[in-house]
Amino acid sequence: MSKNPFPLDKQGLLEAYRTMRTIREFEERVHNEFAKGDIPGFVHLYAGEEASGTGIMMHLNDRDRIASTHRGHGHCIAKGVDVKEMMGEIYGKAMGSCRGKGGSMHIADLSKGMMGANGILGAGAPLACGAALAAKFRGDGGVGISFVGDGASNQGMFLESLNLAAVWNLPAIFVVENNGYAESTSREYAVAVDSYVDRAAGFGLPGVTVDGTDFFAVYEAAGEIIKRAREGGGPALLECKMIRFFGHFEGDQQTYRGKGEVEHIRANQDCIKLFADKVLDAGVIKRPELEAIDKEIVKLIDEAVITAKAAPLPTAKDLMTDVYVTY
Ligand SMILES: Cc1ncc(C[n+]2csc(CCOP(=O)(O)OP(=O)(O)O)c2C)c(N)n1
Ligand SMILES: [Mg+2]
Repeated sequence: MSKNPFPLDKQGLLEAYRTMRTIREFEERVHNEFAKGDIPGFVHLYAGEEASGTGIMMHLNDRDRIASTHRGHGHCIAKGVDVKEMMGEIYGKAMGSCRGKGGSMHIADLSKGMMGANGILGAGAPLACGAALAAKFRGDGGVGISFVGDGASNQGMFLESLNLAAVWNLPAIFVVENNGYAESTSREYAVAVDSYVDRAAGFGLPGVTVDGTDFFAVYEAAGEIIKRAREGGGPALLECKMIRFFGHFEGDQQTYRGKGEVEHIRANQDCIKLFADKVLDAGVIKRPELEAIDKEIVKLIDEAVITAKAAPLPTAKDLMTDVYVTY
C-alpha cells in the first residue's frame, strides 16, 4: 500500500470524487435533458467548477449554512441535498426540494444548511452574514458561507456584507467563484482589481486566492479559513479561479469564447480528471474503485431523471402553501 500524501484518508478521497462526479453527471444530464425541451425555466450549470464547492463543503456539517448563487446545483449536491428531490425541483414537480415552486435557481434544504440558490446576484452575502451572526450568538462554532461569482462580486450587497462581517467579526466566509465571465462579459473588463485578496484587504478581511481547478488547493485553503472562523477569528474571503464548461445558461451560443477554448479546458483543466490523475498516480486509489463510483452515479442520475419526469406537478390547491411564512 502506497503512503498517502493527501490531506484526506482514502475514504475521504473517495467521498470527494463521488461528490464531484455526482455534480458532473447531474449537470451533463441536465444539459442533455434541457435540450429536449422538457425542463421549464432557466438552468445555469456548474460543470467544470466542482472542485470549489466540494473542497469547501467537505469541511462543513448540517449546522453550517451556505447561501448559493444562480449556478447552485453543485453547491446543493456538495452540501448534501437529495439529488432526486433536486431533479424533481428542476422539472417543477411536487416531489421537488421546494415542492416544485422554486426551480433551479431556488433549490433549498434548510435541514442540510442549504439556504438556497439565488437568482439575485450578491443576495446570498447578507444571508450568510445573518447565518453567521446566529451561529455567533448560539456559540456553536457554526459558519455562514456565501458564494458569489466574479460578476456578482461588484454588487453593493456583497461589498456591504464584507464590511458588516468585518465590523461584527462574524464567522462568515465569502467565496468568490471567479470563472472569468459574467454572462458574456469578461472579468478583465468589469472588475477593477486583479486579485480579490486586494479587495478583501480594503474591507479589513484576510483573503486567499487558489486554483479552483485543484481540489486539494481549495480543500486546504478552505480548511484553514473555516477553522479560524469557527474559533472566533472572524471572516475571510476565498477566491477560487475556475472554469465553466457550458455556456452562461443553457441555450447560450457562447460567441464570446475563443475558438477551441472549451475543448482545451475540458482536455487540460478538468478538475475531476486532475484529481483522479493525482490519486491514481500516488497509488492510493485504484482505477476500478473510481469506475465503480462512476457506474453508481450514472444509475443514480438516471433514476433521478426517470422519477422526476414521472412525478406529478403541484396542483392548484398547493398554490399558497410553503410560499409565505408568518412569524
Ligand atoms: C442583481 C442582478 N443583476 C443582474 C442579474 C442578471 N444576471 C444573472 S447571472 C449574471 C452574471 C453573473 O456572473 P457571475 O457573478 O460571474 O457568475 P457566473 O454566472 O459566472 O457563475 C447576471 C448579470 C441578476 N440575476 N441579478
Ligand atoms: Mg463568473
